[in-house]
Amino acid sequence: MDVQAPNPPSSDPADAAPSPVKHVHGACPHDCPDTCALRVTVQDGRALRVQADPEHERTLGALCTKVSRYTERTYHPERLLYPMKRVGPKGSGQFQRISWGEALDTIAARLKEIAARDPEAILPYSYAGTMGLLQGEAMAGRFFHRLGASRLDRTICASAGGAALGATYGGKVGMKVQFFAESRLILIWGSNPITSSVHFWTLAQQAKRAGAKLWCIDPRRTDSADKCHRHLALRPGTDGALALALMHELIRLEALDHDYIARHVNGFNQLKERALAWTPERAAEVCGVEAGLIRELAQDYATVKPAAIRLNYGMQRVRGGGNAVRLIALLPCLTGAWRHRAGGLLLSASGWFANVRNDAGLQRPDLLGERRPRVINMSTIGQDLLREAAPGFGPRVEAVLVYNSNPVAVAPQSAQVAAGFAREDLFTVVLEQFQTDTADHADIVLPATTQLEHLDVHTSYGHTDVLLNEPAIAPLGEAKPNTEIFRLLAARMGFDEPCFQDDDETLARHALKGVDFDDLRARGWVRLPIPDAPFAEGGFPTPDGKVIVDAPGLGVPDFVPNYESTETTPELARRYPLAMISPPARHFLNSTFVNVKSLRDIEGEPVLEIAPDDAMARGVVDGGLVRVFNDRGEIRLRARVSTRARPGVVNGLGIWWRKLGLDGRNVNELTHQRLTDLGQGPSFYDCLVEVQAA
Ligand SMILES: Nc1nc2c(c(=O)[nH]1)N[C@H]1C(S)=C(S)[C@@H](COP(=O)(O)OP(=O)(O)OC[C@H]3O[C@@H](n4cnc5c(=O)[nH]c(N)nc54)[C@H](O)[C@@H]3O)O[C@H]1N2
Ligand SMILES: Nc1nc2c(c(=O)[nH]1)N[C@H]1C(S)=C(S)[C@@H](COP(=O)(O)OP(=O)(O)OC[C@H]3O[C@@H](n4cnc5c(=O)[nH]c(N)nc54)[C@H](O)[C@@H]3O)O[C@H]1N2
Ligand code: SF4
Ligand SMILES: [Mo]
Repeated sequence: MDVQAPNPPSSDPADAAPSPVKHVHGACPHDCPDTCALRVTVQDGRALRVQADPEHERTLGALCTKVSRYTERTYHPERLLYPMKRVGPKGSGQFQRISWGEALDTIAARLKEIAARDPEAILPYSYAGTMGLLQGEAMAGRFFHRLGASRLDRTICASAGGAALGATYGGKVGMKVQFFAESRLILIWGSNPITSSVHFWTLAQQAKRAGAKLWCIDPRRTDSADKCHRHLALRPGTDGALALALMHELIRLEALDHDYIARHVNGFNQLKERALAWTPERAAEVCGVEAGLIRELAQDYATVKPAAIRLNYGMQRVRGGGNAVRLIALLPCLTGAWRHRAGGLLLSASGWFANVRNDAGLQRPDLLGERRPRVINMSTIGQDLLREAAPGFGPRVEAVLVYNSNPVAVAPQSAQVAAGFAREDLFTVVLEQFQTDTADHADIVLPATTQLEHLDVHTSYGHTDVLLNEPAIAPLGEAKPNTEIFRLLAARMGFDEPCFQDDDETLARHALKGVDFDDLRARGWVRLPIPDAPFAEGGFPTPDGKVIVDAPGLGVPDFVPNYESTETTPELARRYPLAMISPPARHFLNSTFVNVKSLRDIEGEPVLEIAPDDAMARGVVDGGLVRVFNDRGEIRLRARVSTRARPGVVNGLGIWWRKLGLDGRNVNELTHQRLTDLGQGPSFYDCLVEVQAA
């Protein structure tokens, strides 16, 4: 691969005095609920430091370890700096530098030829490599809408929980995160905030110091679980049963807020009937925990107020994830926890931005005209790349343009994903900062800028501020922002609508409604006017303002067991008796940062945590190599025999680049492509395996 050192500083002679440092407003681009405001220190055209913007309250004066090292990522010697074309077999990573002109001409020629037959044979593939509204779907959306390409259903992370919140509250809305600091009881449910939302963790610690009790509900004994007062280590995918038993106890303890329910909840009686069938003993059996622990949690939730739930997406990556989120989201409605600003629930705050984001103005779905191209679910990309043309499916996928995502590493059942991307007849373009597993499968790789090099506007899913990211330095090498790449491609395709002329400044000014762009520019962020206790008097964003129990077409939520479990697939469970979850490693962000050596050194090797008894039964020793397998494939991981894993569950921490793993594969070799009950999301944590010493 053709790489070269990044640009030298713009001022040249050794004897010239360095120019003064300046500070630039930035926003963390990563898929993380904290959406920190950055302060980038720049001198002589070079970014020296990336720090927390001390003025931004929600950033709490500090960034996480990963983004504190963002300059290491930006100036990484392996940054992609030039367009390249593939010269070896797909997946081998052999590339040769070409000019932008050749790259764009090659892409446009191929896309035109395919589009002349059927534009739906072309597929965009993107997710949240950057959460920015511009470098996300702004110009890309215009491009693919104008082209009439297949549409992508972006389900890979949050769609089960998102659909569940929609079905219950009418949108992805919840508590304001800062008020967790005032809660007296916090349930950290399906979330490991020390890893994945460290600023929330700071608030939970403040509450703890002020006397709050913290519970963690997680199969894994995480760092966060260690620091909570109580840990309920349930089996993966059994949260719905736990929530029903909690309701059972709230009813038995007469802890319901009948006034709140009468005024703000529709359909409680049907739910009550269902909950009364879930004694703590019944749930304890399903969850694999002591009934006494469920009773204790219920007692706390019934009596300690204000009580807040920090739910996170970890618990919805199973077949019944949507139903489980619906059930948990009802808990604070039954106790009236919403009456207090430090009570209620937060899974996502992104719905607060629904009327602020000008997505249609940026992405221009109107460019589709009358066309309604098929929709492909990003979570089944493996099987869909391998499908032939068929009625009900449409044409075989002939071209994929990947940006802001690394599907070969992150999508489920990677053997199929890699086989799909390895198709010789598939034309693949990857816009990337680094030579990822996916970029290895590209025909053309286009170098993309990092957050320090481009303009962007950010909303958040963990707080309620909007942020601006100003470019701090010039693009390195020949890298370009995604927006510019799609503008250039649009021109090559002959798309002459004026919207393809909009520059990034114009896009940024149109990204938000009701927010003064000059205010945003002056300070770097703007707070949305959301009430402190938004649902104290009901007023949920449903048609009648009331919480929904019996959702149209979905019915009353219920416990839905995993696809793969002793109960649902006993024969499979005999062969593969261990449930595997694959939550994030602390120093990576999904598959981002795996190639930053200082962070990878902290993580060491891809590990599998296994409980002492499960290890002993298999002759597995701490530090030994293990083979982890099921009918979909196998991988080698380093065993960590540890009580971080509960009996019967192994934890394969993710998401390693395949090529940086121990055997050129990662945990997604073992996951499957079956979808969640709501939202058509992936069920990464609904996965049976067996482990052997290797
Ligand atoms: N450092 C770091 N931070 C990240 C990320 C990262 O990769 N690294 N990823 C970012 C992204 S994309 C997202 S979506 C968020 C994710 O944020 P979270 O959803 O908070 O993700 P995790 O930290 O993985 O926490 C999920 C926890 O759920 C547990 N879990 C697994 N299965 C179940 C279950 O069935 N029930 C229950 N109750 N718990 C279960 C796991 O053991 C894990 O500890 O974090 C973001 N922040
Ligand atoms: N087994 C298992 N699999 C999982 C998960 C899990 O917990 N377990 N988590 C799932 C979740 S929650 C998520 S969100 C997905 C995440 O999956 P992805 O959204 O694919 O996230 P990343 O792996 O971080 O890959 C993002 C890529 O975008 C690139 N990028 C960043 N900024 C830019 C830019 O401005 N321009 C361009 N062109 N590229 C850019 C980065 O270099 C990086 O390679 O993975 C999912 N996969
Ligand atoms: S990854 Fe999260 S915690 Fe780290 S800087 Fe970004 S927003 Fe903040
Ligand atoms: Mo995610």
